Amino acid sequence: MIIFVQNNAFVLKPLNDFPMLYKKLAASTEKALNEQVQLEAESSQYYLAMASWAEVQGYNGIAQFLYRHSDEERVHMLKLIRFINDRGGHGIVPTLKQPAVTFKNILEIFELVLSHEILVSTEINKLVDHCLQEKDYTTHTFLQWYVAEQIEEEKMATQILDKLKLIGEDKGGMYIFDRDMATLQTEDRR
Ligand code: OFO
Repeated sequence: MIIFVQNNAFVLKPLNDFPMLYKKLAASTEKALNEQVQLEAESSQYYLAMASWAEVQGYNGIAQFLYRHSDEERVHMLKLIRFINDRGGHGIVPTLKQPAVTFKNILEIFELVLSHEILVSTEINKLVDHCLQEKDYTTHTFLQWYVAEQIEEEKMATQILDKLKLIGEDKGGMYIFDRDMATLQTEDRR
């Protein structure tokens, strides 16, 4: 709210009646952040599709891990929407593509997870670069959480893949891997 004087009386007006005072995001930054909203939402859908497939195949531990991961991606999306709105922009809830329905095997799932997270890291880095060019240090600071998160996500996907390669065709190994994945923490280890 802003208070100002009009015809000798105090008038209360909402902040967004004064876009020149209220809007703190450049249009190009708002657009770029909304594109990231879409990517995080798609990540959530992607992991949800993987979780559902893994569950149907009987990999309940891996499914639990992927369901959690899907929820976390939704939180990443929400954080962005709230930030855009807090800075006077409008966080847009995007239309989503249908993700893949079936997967070859568990190894393929985590190869896809790693390449998807590398893609997300690339997009976050582009956003950071954009903020530096715009001298938008507030958004730059906000994005540091995502930069650190991507280091963790790539590391986790790489470690899981290393384990899967070690297990190979060993069914007993896969049984233990599936059981352990049920409790593997995916986030907020910092
Ligand atoms: Fe949002 O961290 Fe994965 O994609």
